[in-house]
Amino acid sequence: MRIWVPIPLALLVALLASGLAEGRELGKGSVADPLPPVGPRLYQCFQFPDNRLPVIDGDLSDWELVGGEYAQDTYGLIEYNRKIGRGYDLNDLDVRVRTGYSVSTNRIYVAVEYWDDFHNFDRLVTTPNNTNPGNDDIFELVVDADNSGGDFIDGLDPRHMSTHTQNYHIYAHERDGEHVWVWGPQHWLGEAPYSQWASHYDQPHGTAGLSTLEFYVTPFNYAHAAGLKLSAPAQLAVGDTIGLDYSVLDRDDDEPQVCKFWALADTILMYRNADFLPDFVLAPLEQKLSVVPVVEFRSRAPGAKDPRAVQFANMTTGEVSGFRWDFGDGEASTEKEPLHRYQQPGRYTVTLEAHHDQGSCRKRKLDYVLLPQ
Ligand SMILES: [Ca+2]
Ligand SMILES: [Ca+2]
Ligand SMILES: [Ca+2]
Ligand SMILES: [Ca+2]
Repeated sequence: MRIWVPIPLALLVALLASGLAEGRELGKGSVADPLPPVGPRLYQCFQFPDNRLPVIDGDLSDWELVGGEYAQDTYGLIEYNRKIGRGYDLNDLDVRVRTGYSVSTNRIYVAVEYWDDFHNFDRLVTTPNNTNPGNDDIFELVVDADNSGGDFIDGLDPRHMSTHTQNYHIYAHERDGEHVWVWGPQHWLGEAPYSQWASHYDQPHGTAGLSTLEFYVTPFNYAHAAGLKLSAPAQLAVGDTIGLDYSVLDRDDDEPQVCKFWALADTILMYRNADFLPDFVLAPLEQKLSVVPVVEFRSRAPGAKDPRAVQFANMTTGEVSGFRWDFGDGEASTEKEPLHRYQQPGRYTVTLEAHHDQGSCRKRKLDYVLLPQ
């Protein structure tokens, strides 16, 4: 959902200066000259209301309510492995990352959009017995929810790794149902209900393009290898400041050994010591969301008589001035609850857009309608 409200000029200038203008198309522009300054390493984490929690499906339309103040882009990252620093090449890698949380679910949510010139699926190793994180493009997340700080690798001693601060190596592209490698013995942290993952990129290994990654994790103040019973989940609360960093490990075809390591923190030591993590403030609920509709829909399976006619039910709540359906086959409707007849079998992504006083908001469901031959 985009909400168009007048933005004070000073704030607009600040947003543009921090490189967070929402309209920038990833991977298309030339590098800003001069570069936007790196601000203080203090960020905001968006609070999702209970009725607007994102669905973890790799589609980021449910993040449109998360504004630019909760996003960082390429210009917020610094490269350490190759000593590229802030020598950006937007045709090599261009990213936008948004973070959110929920008090009710006690989870931290992350949405990543990547432009990469070489999406690397070349995973070498994924078994728990082999701790090599592989050759994929990786999104690394480190969370210290109670801001305790401190070394969490401790000489690679498994009794201490990721206990008080967790480090997740998340594969940018899902393969064979595997999404993450937790740095430590707590493999259960990479499984439901503690985390969930989805990525979306429909091109093969080695291609250039825009991909998405969407996930949540449950942070722990103490995470034991044996599981929840011996562990202490963090309690996320409004106004708290948590330690959090992410890094984007870009591996391209000609660079099998030393990947480019782009991190939000101002030192690479954040991967092992929580003292060096940037701070994220858990933001209060945005009041403006209370007047914005919550878009939701379902469909009924077609009957035998008319097997390609799909009846849609509209469960949107709130003040709405109009709807627009996109059925994914090039057809659209402005009816509230349309009956749509598809011409061909296939999978169709359906989007419902609701117009309201301050703009519009959407719900999109990937491959929602499945019509067999
Ligand atoms: Ca989603
Ligand atoms: Ca690249
Ligand atoms: Ca901690
Ligand atoms: Ca890459």
